[in-house]
Amino acid sequence: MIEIAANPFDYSFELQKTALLIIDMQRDFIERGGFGETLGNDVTRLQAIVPTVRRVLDAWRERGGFVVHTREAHRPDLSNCPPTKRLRGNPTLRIGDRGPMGRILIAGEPGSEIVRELAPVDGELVIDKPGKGAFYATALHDELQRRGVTHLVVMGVTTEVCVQTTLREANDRGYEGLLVEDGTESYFPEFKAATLAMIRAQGAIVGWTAPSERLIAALRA
Ligand code: TIU
Repeated sequence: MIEIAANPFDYSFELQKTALLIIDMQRDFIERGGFGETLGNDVTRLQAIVPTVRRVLDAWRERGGFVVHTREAHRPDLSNCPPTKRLRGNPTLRIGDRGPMGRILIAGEPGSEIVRELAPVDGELVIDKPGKGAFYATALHDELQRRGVTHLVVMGVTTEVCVQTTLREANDRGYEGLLVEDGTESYFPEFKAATLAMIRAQGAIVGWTAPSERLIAALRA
């Protein structure tokens, strides 16, 4: 059993029953010219967490822990992208449009790839998801159940959109979730802070949060 001092109280997990879940660390959100930037955001805020996510990933891999990566990526024919999602707002490029990294948020395009530093390796699961939550319209729950996973350690982007939605979906399905505080980021610092507070409020109503250094120290102890 691995135990770390977390917020709002200690978090314990068995490595064999825990997945490291890395949400949407893909070029479309983190590099210039992708979906994040078409929405008017400064992507450098998200780039800044890549080394931290990598440090946790390295420590997790050293222990032989199971890793799941997600990508927000739709089918090329857009059949799993609701028109409401495509047409909302006033981005410079919409989902499915061609940009400098290929078609925006489409599976198989360069922009949908996970950034090089965090690229999946053999044995790690990669889930393409059409929604914000990683459980919606994917095989994630079945894959976790099949492996006996009960706990999820979560990182990725963006904190209040796909990360928070996934943590809430996980909570409703009975998983114990821990969000790595410096392994997640938002285009809006105030939304990140509010999300961390919401997750751990009311006695971990959604889950726990903890800084990466505590998790890494516990993994290497
Ligand atoms: N726009 C934004 O903050 N996020 C997304 O659209 N998707 C994810 O969070 N992955």
